[in-house]
Amino acid sequence: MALVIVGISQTCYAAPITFSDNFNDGNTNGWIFTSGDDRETNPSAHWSVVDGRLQGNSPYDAQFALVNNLSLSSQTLQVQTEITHGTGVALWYKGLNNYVSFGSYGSGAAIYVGEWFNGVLFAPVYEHIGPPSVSNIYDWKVITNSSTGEIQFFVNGLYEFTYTAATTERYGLSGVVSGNDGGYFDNFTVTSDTCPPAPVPEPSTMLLLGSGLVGLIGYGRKKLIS
Ligand SMILES: [Ca+2]
Ligand SMILES: [Ca+2]
Repeated sequence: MALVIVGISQTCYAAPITFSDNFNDGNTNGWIFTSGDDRETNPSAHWSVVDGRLQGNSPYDAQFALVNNLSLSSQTLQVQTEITHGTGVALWYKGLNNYVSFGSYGSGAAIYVGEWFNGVLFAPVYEHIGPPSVSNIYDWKVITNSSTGEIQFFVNGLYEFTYTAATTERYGLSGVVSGNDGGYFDNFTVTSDTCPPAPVPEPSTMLLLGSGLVGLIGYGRKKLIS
């Protein structure tokens, strides 16, 4: 596994970097665990591999299992979950004051978004409009765009909504999150996507921003052609 350092400036990759884990080897190698709930004093004790799946069973909230040493910006993240009480995904995690998470409860009635940006919580809630799952098994997928901050969220292959992240630091660790006895995760994959070109600004904005941004746009186009 490669260690990728991603700066605040938009970095595009010539080749995708992918991490995957189906947990069939029975261990949690390559993962690290943190808790966003002060009541959980030993977060790693509540993550384990059971029958080829990762189980998070802390009774508390905001329990993170993150891919270690893989900081990504634009990415596609997918995981299959069986929701006992609450499961979701996390990305752009730089610490408990800076991350974006998405998830749902067992009923699938609502998808929550929880974003912390420099210690400020942004937490809109969205209705789940996909078909209900009688088994409480869901496929989560998020596609992020580090140029715009837009994150598309899919459930069971169906597009649900786009959340535009508040953070301007669109990179960090990726993984899953559980809460309230959580649930199970399997077939986790994350792929580092090539950055799309920066959006072309309005002429008035272009005048304000000057030649620096023009140079950036030119760079993006060259990357696309090559
Ligand atoms: Ca393993
Ligand atoms: Ca498995």
